[in-house]
Amino acid sequence: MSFDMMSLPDEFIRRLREAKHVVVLSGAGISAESGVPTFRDAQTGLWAKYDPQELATPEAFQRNPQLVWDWYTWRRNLISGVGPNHGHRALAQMERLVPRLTVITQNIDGLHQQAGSTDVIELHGNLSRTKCLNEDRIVEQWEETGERPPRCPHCGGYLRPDVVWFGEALPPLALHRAMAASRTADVFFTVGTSGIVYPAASLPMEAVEAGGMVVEVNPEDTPLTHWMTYTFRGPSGAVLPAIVSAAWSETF
Ligand code: BV8
Repeated sequence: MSFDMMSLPDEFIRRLREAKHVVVLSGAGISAESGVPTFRDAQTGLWAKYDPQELATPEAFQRNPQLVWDWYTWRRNLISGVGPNHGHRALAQMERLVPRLTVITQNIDGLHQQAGSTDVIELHGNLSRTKCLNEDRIVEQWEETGERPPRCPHCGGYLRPDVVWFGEALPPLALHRAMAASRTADVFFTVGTSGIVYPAASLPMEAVEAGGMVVEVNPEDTPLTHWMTYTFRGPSGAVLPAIVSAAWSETF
Protein backbone atom coordinates (compact mmCIF):
# COMPACT_ATOMS: atom_id res chain seq x y z
CA MET A 1 0.00 0.00 0.00
CA SER A 2 1.43 3.37 -1.01
CA PHE A 3 0.95 6.53 1.01
CA ASP A 4 0.14 9.86 -0.60
CA MET A 5 3.10 12.12 0.21
CA MET A 6 1.03 15.10 -0.92
CA SER A 7 -1.13 14.72 2.21
CA LEU A 8 1.82 15.76 4.40
CA PRO A 9 1.11 19.32 5.65
CA ASP A 10 3.77 21.97 4.92
CA GLU A 11 3.85 23.00 8.59
CA PHE A 12 4.61 19.40 9.57
CA ILE A 13 7.48 19.18 7.06
CA ARG A 14 8.87 22.57 8.17
CA ARG A 15 8.89 21.66 11.88
CA LEU A 16 10.45 18.25 11.12
CA ARG A 17 13.25 19.80 9.03
CA GLU A 18 13.94 22.36 11.80
CA ALA A 19 13.84 19.79 14.62
CA LYS A 20 16.95 19.54 16.79
CA HIS A 21 15.72 16.35 18.51
CA VAL A 22 13.32 13.81 16.98
CA VAL A 23 11.99 11.02 19.22
CA VAL A 24 10.14 7.91 18.03
CA LEU A 25 8.11 5.60 20.28
CA SER A 26 7.67 2.35 18.35
CA GLY A 27 5.43 -0.61 19.04
CA ALA A 28 4.82 -4.02 17.51
CA GLY A 29 3.17 -2.45 14.44
CA ILE A 30 6.48 -1.24 13.01
CA SER A 31 7.63 -4.87 12.78
CA ALA A 32 4.37 -6.17 11.28
CA GLU A 33 5.60 -5.69 7.68
CA SER A 34 8.68 -7.73 8.57
CA GLY A 35 6.34 -10.64 9.25
CA VAL A 36 6.33 -10.41 13.05
CA PRO A 37 2.73 -10.69 14.34
CA THR A 38 1.78 -7.69 16.47
CA PHE A 39 1.39 -8.28 20.18
CA ARG A 40 -2.41 -8.17 20.08
CA ASP A 41 -2.99 -9.77 16.68
CA ALA A 42 -4.41 -13.27 16.86
CA GLN A 43 -1.49 -15.57 17.49
CA THR A 44 -1.07 -18.42 15.05
CA GLY A 45 -0.92 -22.21 15.25
CA LEU A 46 -0.23 -23.77 18.64
CA TRP A 47 -0.34 -20.38 20.34
CA ALA A 48 -3.66 -19.21 18.91
CA LYS A 49 -5.52 -20.29 22.06
CA TYR A 50 -3.30 -18.26 24.40
CA ASP A 51 -3.65 -14.58 25.34
CA PRO A 52 -0.18 -12.99 25.07
CA GLN A 53 -1.09 -10.66 27.91
CA GLU A 54 -1.55 -13.75 30.13
CA LEU A 55 1.62 -15.48 28.97
CA ALA A 56 3.89 -12.41 29.38
CA THR A 57 3.63 -12.47 33.21
CA PRO A 58 5.70 -13.78 36.14
CA GLU A 59 2.61 -15.70 37.28
CA ALA A 60 2.39 -17.61 34.00
CA PHE A 61 6.09 -18.49 34.24
CA GLN A 62 5.64 -19.56 37.86
CA ARG A 63 2.62 -21.71 36.94
CA ASN A 64 4.01 -23.24 33.75
CA PRO A 65 7.66 -22.32 33.09
CA GLN A 66 8.01 -24.76 30.17
CA LEU A 67 4.97 -23.31 28.33
CA VAL A 68 6.24 -19.73 28.69
CA TRP A 69 9.81 -20.72 27.76
CA ASP A 70 8.48 -22.53 24.64
CA TRP A 71 6.38 -19.48 23.65
CA TYR A 72 9.42 -17.25 23.73
CA THR A 73 11.48 -19.87 21.83
CA TRP A 74 8.77 -19.84 19.12
CA ARG A 75 8.90 -16.03 18.99
CA ARG A 76 12.73 -15.96 19.01
CA ASN A 77 12.84 -18.43 16.09
CA LEU A 78 10.25 -16.37 14.20
CA ILE A 79 12.25 -13.14 14.72
CA SER A 80 15.55 -14.84 13.73
CA GLY A 81 14.01 -15.49 10.31
CA VAL A 82 13.00 -11.90 9.52
CA GLY A 83 14.75 -8.57 8.94
CA PRO A 84 14.03 -4.86 9.25
CA ASN A 85 11.47 -3.38 6.83
CA HIS A 86 11.23 -0.01 5.03
CA GLY A 87 9.85 1.59 8.18
CA HIS A 88 12.84 0.63 10.36
CA ARG A 89 15.21 1.69 7.58
CA ALA A 90 13.49 5.06 7.11
CA LEU A 91 14.11 5.83 10.81
CA ALA A 92 17.77 4.82 10.48
CA GLN A 93 18.01 7.16 7.47
CA MET A 94 16.23 9.98 9.33
CA GLU A 95 18.80 9.65 12.14
CA ARG A 96 21.44 10.68 9.59
CA LEU A 97 19.36 13.68 8.46
CA VAL A 98 18.54 15.35 11.80
CA PRO A 99 20.87 16.53 14.60
CA ARG A 100 19.60 13.88 17.04
CA LEU A 101 17.08 11.02 16.77
CA THR A 102 16.18 8.74 19.70
CA VAL A 103 14.18 5.55 19.12
CA ILE A 104 12.27 4.36 22.18
CA THR A 105 10.92 0.89 21.42
CA GLN A 106 8.48 -1.39 23.20
CA ASN A 107 9.59 -4.18 20.89
CA ILE A 108 11.94 -6.97 21.90
CA ASP A 109 13.00 -7.95 18.34
CA GLY A 110 16.15 -5.81 17.89
CA LEU A 111 15.07 -4.82 14.35
CA HIS A 112 15.77 -1.08 14.84
CA GLN A 113 19.43 -1.83 15.62
CA GLN A 114 19.62 -4.24 12.66
CA ALA A 115 18.31 -1.44 10.40
CA GLY A 116 21.13 0.87 11.57
CA SER A 117 19.50 3.03 14.29
CA THR A 118 22.21 3.76 16.87
CA ASP A 119 20.31 5.48 19.70
CA VAL A 120 17.72 2.85 20.69
CA ILE A 121 16.14 2.61 24.14
CA GLU A 122 14.59 -0.84 24.76
CA LEU A 123 11.82 -0.28 27.31
CA HIS A 124 10.72 -3.93 27.44
CA GLY A 125 14.04 -5.75 27.03
CA ASN A 126 15.28 -7.90 24.18
CA LEU A 127 14.41 -11.49 23.30
CA SER A 128 18.00 -12.22 22.21
CA ARG A 129 19.13 -11.96 25.84
CA THR A 130 18.50 -14.61 28.53
CA LYS A 131 18.82 -14.08 32.28
CA CYS A 132 18.72 -16.07 35.50
CA LEU A 133 15.33 -15.92 37.25
CA ASN A 134 16.98 -15.88 40.69
CA GLU A 135 20.08 -13.72 40.18
CA ASP A 136 18.49 -11.39 37.57
CA ARG A 137 21.73 -11.28 35.58
CA ILE A 138 22.37 -12.10 31.93
CA VAL A 139 23.51 -15.64 31.14
CA GLU A 140 25.15 -16.20 27.75
CA GLN A 141 25.95 -19.90 27.89
CA TRP A 142 24.35 -22.85 29.58
CA GLU A 143 24.31 -26.63 29.24
CA GLU A 144 21.52 -27.89 26.97
CA THR A 145 20.20 -30.94 28.80
CA GLY A 146 16.86 -30.87 27.01
CA GLU A 147 15.19 -29.52 30.17
CA ARG A 148 12.95 -26.51 29.35
CA PRO A 149 13.51 -23.90 30.74
CA PRO A 150 17.27 -24.59 30.96
CA ARG A 151 19.09 -24.05 34.26
CA CYS A 152 21.44 -21.26 35.31
CA PRO A 153 25.05 -22.57 35.36
CA HIS A 154 25.77 -20.48 38.47
CA CYS A 155 22.86 -21.22 40.79
CA GLY A 156 20.80 -23.94 39.09
CA GLY A 157 17.69 -21.76 38.97
CA TYR A 158 15.51 -21.39 35.88
CA LEU A 159 16.60 -19.20 32.97
CA ARG A 160 14.07 -16.75 31.45
CA PRO A 161 14.04 -14.26 28.58
CA ASP A 162 15.42 -10.79 29.40
CA VAL A 163 12.10 -9.08 28.71
CA VAL A 164 9.78 -7.03 30.96
CA TRP A 165 6.60 -8.94 31.88
CA PHE A 166 3.31 -7.32 32.93
CA GLY A 167 3.57 -6.33 36.56
CA GLU A 168 7.36 -6.00 36.35
CA ALA A 169 9.18 -2.69 36.55
CA LEU A 170 10.82 -1.37 33.40
CA PRO A 171 14.63 -1.09 33.46
CA PRO A 172 15.06 2.12 35.51
CA LEU A 173 17.81 3.64 33.35
CA ALA A 174 15.89 2.94 30.12
CA LEU A 175 12.74 4.55 31.54
CA HIS A 176 14.69 7.54 32.85
CA ARG A 177 16.37 8.09 29.46
CA ALA A 178 13.04 7.67 27.64
CA MET A 179 11.34 10.25 29.86
CA ALA A 180 14.26 12.70 29.43
CA ALA A 181 14.25 12.25 25.64
CA SER A 182 10.48 12.72 25.44
CA ARG A 183 10.71 16.01 27.35
CA THR A 184 13.26 17.42 24.90
CA ALA A 185 11.57 16.20 21.70
CA ASP A 186 10.82 18.90 19.11
CA VAL A 187 8.99 16.18 17.12
CA PHE A 188 7.69 13.00 18.81
CA PHE A 189 6.40 10.18 16.58
CA THR A 190 4.38 7.23 17.85
CA VAL A 191 4.69 4.43 15.29
CA GLY A 192 2.75 1.16 15.33
CA THR A 193 1.59 1.17 18.92
CA SER A 194 -1.91 0.70 20.28
CA GLY A 195 -1.05 3.07 23.12
CA ILE A 196 -2.45 0.69 25.74
CA VAL A 197 0.63 -0.35 27.70
CA TYR A 198 1.99 1.91 30.45
CA PRO A 199 4.26 3.55 31.37
CA ALA A 200 5.34 3.58 27.65
CA ALA A 201 2.02 5.11 26.58
CA SER A 202 2.58 8.07 28.92
CA LEU A 203 5.66 9.23 26.96
CA PRO A 204 3.78 11.14 24.21
CA MET A 205 2.15 13.21 26.96
CA GLU A 206 5.61 14.18 28.23
CA ALA A 207 6.35 15.53 24.74
CA VAL A 208 3.01 17.38 24.59
CA GLU A 209 3.63 19.02 27.97
CA ALA A 210 7.08 20.11 26.83
CA GLY A 211 5.65 21.73 23.69
CA GLY A 212 6.74 19.11 21.17
CA MET A 213 4.82 18.32 17.98
CA VAL A 214 3.34 14.82 18.39
CA VAL A 215 2.61 12.70 15.33
CA GLU A 216 0.89 9.30 15.15
CA VAL A 217 1.77 6.84 12.36
CA ASN A 218 -0.72 3.97 12.61
CA PRO A 219 -3.41 2.38 10.40
CA GLU A 220 -6.10 2.97 13.03
CA ASP A 221 -7.07 5.36 15.85
CA THR A 222 -5.68 4.64 19.31
CA PRO A 223 -6.16 6.16 22.80
CA LEU A 224 -3.18 8.40 21.92
CA THR A 225 -4.84 9.88 18.81
CA HIS A 226 -6.57 12.54 20.92
CA TRP A 227 -3.19 14.12 21.84
CA MET A 228 -1.73 14.22 18.34
CA THR A 229 -0.82 17.34 16.37
CA TYR A 230 -0.95 15.18 13.21
CA THR A 231 -2.08 11.59 12.51
CA PHE A 232 -1.01 9.72 9.38
CA ARG A 233 -3.19 6.66 8.78
CA GLY A 234 -1.24 3.94 6.98
CA PRO A 235 1.38 1.22 7.36
CA SER A 236 4.68 2.54 8.75
CA GLY A 237 6.58 0.76 5.95
CA ALA A 238 4.93 3.20 3.51
CA VAL A 239 4.37 6.31 5.65
CA LEU A 240 7.86 6.68 7.13
CA PRO A 241 9.74 6.50 3.79
CA ALA A 242 7.20 8.99 2.35
CA ILE A 243 7.91 11.39 5.23
CA VAL A 244 11.69 11.13 4.72
CA SER A 245 11.31 11.69 0.96
CA ALA A 246 8.97 14.67 1.42
CA ALA A 247 11.18 16.35 4.03
CA TRP A 248 14.61 15.69 2.57
CA SER A 249 14.04 14.91 -1.12
CA GLU A 250 16.79 17.39 -2.14
CA THR A 251 19.34 15.19 -0.36
CA PHE A 252 18.66 12.18 -2.59
C1 BV8 B 1 4.76 -1.72 35.23
C2 BV8 B 1 7.51 -7.52 26.65
C3 BV8 B 1 4.79 -1.33 37.55
C4 BV8 B 1 7.11 -8.95 26.81
C5 BV8 B 1 5.54 -6.13 27.11
C6 BV8 B 1 -0.20 2.56 34.71
C7 BV8 B 1 1.11 2.77 35.11
C8 BV8 B 1 1.99 1.70 35.23
C9 BV8 B 1 1.56 0.39 34.94
C10 BV8 B 1 0.26 0.19 34.55
C11 BV8 B 1 -0.62 1.26 34.43
N1 BV8 B 1 -1.82 0.77 34.05
C12 BV8 B 1 -1.70 -0.58 33.89
C13 BV8 B 1 -0.47 -0.97 34.20
C14 BV8 B 1 0.03 -2.34 34.17
C15 BV8 B 1 0.62 -2.71 32.81
C16 BV8 B 1 -0.19 -2.21 31.66
O1 BV8 B 1 0.13 -1.21 31.06
N2 BV8 B 1 -1.24 -2.94 31.32
C17 BV8 B 1 -2.05 -2.56 30.19
C18 BV8 B 1 -2.43 -3.81 29.40
C19 BV8 B 1 -3.26 -1.81 30.69
N3 BV8 B 1 1.98 -2.25 32.71
C20 BV8 B 1 2.95 -3.02 33.22
O2 BV8 B 1 2.74 -4.05 33.82
C21 BV8 B 1 4.37 -2.54 33.02
N4 BV8 B 1 5.02 -2.62 34.30
O3 BV8 B 1 4.22 -0.69 35.04
O4 BV8 B 1 5.17 -2.15 36.47
C22 BV8 B 1 5.82 -1.56 38.56
C23 BV8 B 1 6.59 -0.50 39.00
C24 BV8 B 1 7.52 -0.71 39.98
C25 BV8 B 1 7.71 -2.00 40.51
C26 BV8 B 1 6.95 -3.08 40.03
C27 BV8 B 1 6.00 -2.86 39.06
C28 BV8 B 1 5.15 -3.48 32.11
C29 BV8 B 1 4.62 -3.42 30.72
C30 BV8 B 1 5.55 -4.22 29.79
C31 BV8 B 1 4.90 -5.52 29.41
N5 BV8 B 1 5.71 -6.22 28.41
N6 BV8 B 1 6.34 -6.74 26.24
C32 BV8 B 1 6.71 -9.57 25.49
O5 BV8 B 1 6.76 -8.91 24.44
O6 BV8 B 1 6.33 -10.75 25.54
S1 BV8 B 1 4.29 -5.14 26.52
C33 BV8 B 1 3.72 -5.70 25.02
O7 BV8 B 1 2.72 -4.76 24.62
C34 BV8 B 1 4.74 -5.64 23.88
O8 BV8 B 1 6.00 -5.15 24.27
C35 BV8 B 1 4.15 -4.61 22.95
O9 BV8 B 1 5.08 -3.88 22.27
C36 BV8 B 1 3.44 -3.77 23.95
C37 BV8 B 1 2.53 -2.75 23.50
O10 BV8 B 1 1.78 -3.27 22.45
P1 BV8 B 1 2.03 -2.60 21.02
O11 BV8 B 1 3.48 -2.56 20.75
O12 BV8 B 1 1.29 -1.31 20.97
O13 BV8 B 1 1.43 -3.67 20.06
P2 BV8 B 1 -0.11 -3.93 19.78
O14 BV8 B 1 -0.22 -5.28 19.16
O15 BV8 B 1 -0.92 -3.63 21.02
O16 BV8 B 1 -0.52 -2.81 18.72
C38 BV8 B 1 0.08 -2.82 17.45
C39 BV8 B 1 -0.35 -1.55 16.75
O17 BV8 B 1 0.29 -1.54 15.47
C40 BV8 B 1 -1.84 -1.46 16.49
O18 BV8 B 1 -2.30 -0.16 16.82
C41 BV8 B 1 -1.96 -1.71 14.99
O19 BV8 B 1 -3.02 -0.96 14.42
C42 BV8 B 1 -0.65 -1.17 14.51
N7 BV8 B 1 -0.18 -1.71 13.22
C43 BV8 B 1 -0.50 -2.90 12.64
N8 BV8 B 1 0.16 -3.00 11.44
C44 BV8 B 1 0.89 -1.86 11.30
C45 BV8 B 1 0.68 -1.05 12.43
N9 BV8 B 1 1.27 0.15 12.57
C46 BV8 B 1 2.08 0.56 11.59
N10 BV8 B 1 2.35 -0.17 10.48
C47 BV8 B 1 1.77 -1.38 10.31
N11 BV8 B 1 2.02 -2.08 9.19
